Amino acid sequence: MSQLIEVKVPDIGDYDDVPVIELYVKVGDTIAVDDAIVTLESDKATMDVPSEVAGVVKEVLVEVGSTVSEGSVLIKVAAAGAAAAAPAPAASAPAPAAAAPAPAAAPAPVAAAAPAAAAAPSAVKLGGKVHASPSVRAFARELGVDLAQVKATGPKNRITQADVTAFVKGAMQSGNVPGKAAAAGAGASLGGGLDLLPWPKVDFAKFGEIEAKPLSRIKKISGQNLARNWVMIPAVTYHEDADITDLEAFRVAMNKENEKSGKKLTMLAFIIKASVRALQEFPEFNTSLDGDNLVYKKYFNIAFAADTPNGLVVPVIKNADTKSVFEIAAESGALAKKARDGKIAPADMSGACFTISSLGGIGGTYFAPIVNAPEVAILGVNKSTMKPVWDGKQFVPRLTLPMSLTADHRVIDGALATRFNVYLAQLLSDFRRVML
Ligand code: CAO
Repeated sequence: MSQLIEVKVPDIGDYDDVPVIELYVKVGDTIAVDDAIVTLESDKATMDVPSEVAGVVKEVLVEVGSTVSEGSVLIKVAAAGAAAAAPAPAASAPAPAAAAPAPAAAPAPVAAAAPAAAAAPSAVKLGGKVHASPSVRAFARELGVDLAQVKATGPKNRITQADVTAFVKGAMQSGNVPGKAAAAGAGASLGGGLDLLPWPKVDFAKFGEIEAKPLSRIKKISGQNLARNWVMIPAVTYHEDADITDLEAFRVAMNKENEKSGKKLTMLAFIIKASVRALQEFPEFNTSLDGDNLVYKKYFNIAFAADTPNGLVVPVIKNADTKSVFEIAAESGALAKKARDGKIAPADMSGACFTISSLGGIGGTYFAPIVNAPEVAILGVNKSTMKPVWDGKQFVPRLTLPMSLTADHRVIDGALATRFNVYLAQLLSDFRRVML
């Protein structure tokens, strides 16, 4: 005999009243474990909520536009068989790919990943007491307006589109315009602000065959964060080479030693660990600007950019200072997989202090990552290569890791950034220094 099981919203971080933007099931549908039930959209991410049980949907308690929080019941399912009475952990019974509705593949966005900036929170605050419909939130996001600053005139203190427009008008008159609104303002001329031409409009089809494809949701959201960070942060990128000859030899030896156990050390994990040590040595890098205050964080949460089929996602290794390199390698691998499978949750991407963007598995020499606001610095690394290095008597082959550190100049001067880079390179060239 089947019993009704409630499928609830899981832990979605510090968010309440998150709008349902897609609903994939109706009463009578048969669903499998891991089938997406709804897509939720916070200011940072869209997230699919999968079912923990298989069975037949008996009740649907939400609709598109409903707002939900952790613990809200989405549907009630007549579980298929006794086994379903104990909800299976999602990972234990992955749904066949075909069972996942297309939007389920869209992993939560990054936030501005590095050049990419990653997890930059968007201008719209969801966690606070802001009430607005998804379309108004989208409108505000488009203009770079922080809804928390907008005066609500709608029923039950809801912010309307007119409220957002009035806010932008007021800001324009005072010259204090949100970046996006200024840039998108059809060439709005602001006292001391940007005076931009409208975006060029070209009939591309006049010149040859074309095909227009909509941007993915992740690209749209991360693009807005990137644009804001690019425009608002006076950032400078500093390059340094780290000699990782010995570290790579150690990594390879350790991986050989642990071959049977399946444990694997990655260069990214070593870089995360070394970065934590460098953040401890240079606390200005573990800060965020908050008005006239600089907020120093005493915790060390390190984000890393993960390339996914739908765009860049930036998961966070929480309290990386308390974790071993093996643990960091395992956790970053699991988070990257979750991101690529479209299962990353906003909670997996929040609270970052510093971001690492590793293109080392692909190639490149150097690049200039975009700071992931409200962080103040981001480290990019490319593929390590053997280079001839002069040791005073002769050229010797050394495995060299190209590093690119972008830092917010309002907080970090060039001298400090270069000291950070030199220190980080020293740590990576002799990893014993991490323990000192
Ligand atoms: N130099 C040389 N080789 C490197 C390297 C480096 N700096 N970093 C990784 N590699 C090697 C790895 O050792 C691995 O080889 P093996 O399989 O032989 O061990 C191979 O490259 C593939 O590594 P990977 O990139 O899959 O794994 P990772 O742990 O290094 O990185 C992750 C994980 C999630 C960071 C990575 O997969 C990824 O998505 N990178 C892209 C990030 C990105 O897009 N940044 C740009 C953002 S701005 O637009």
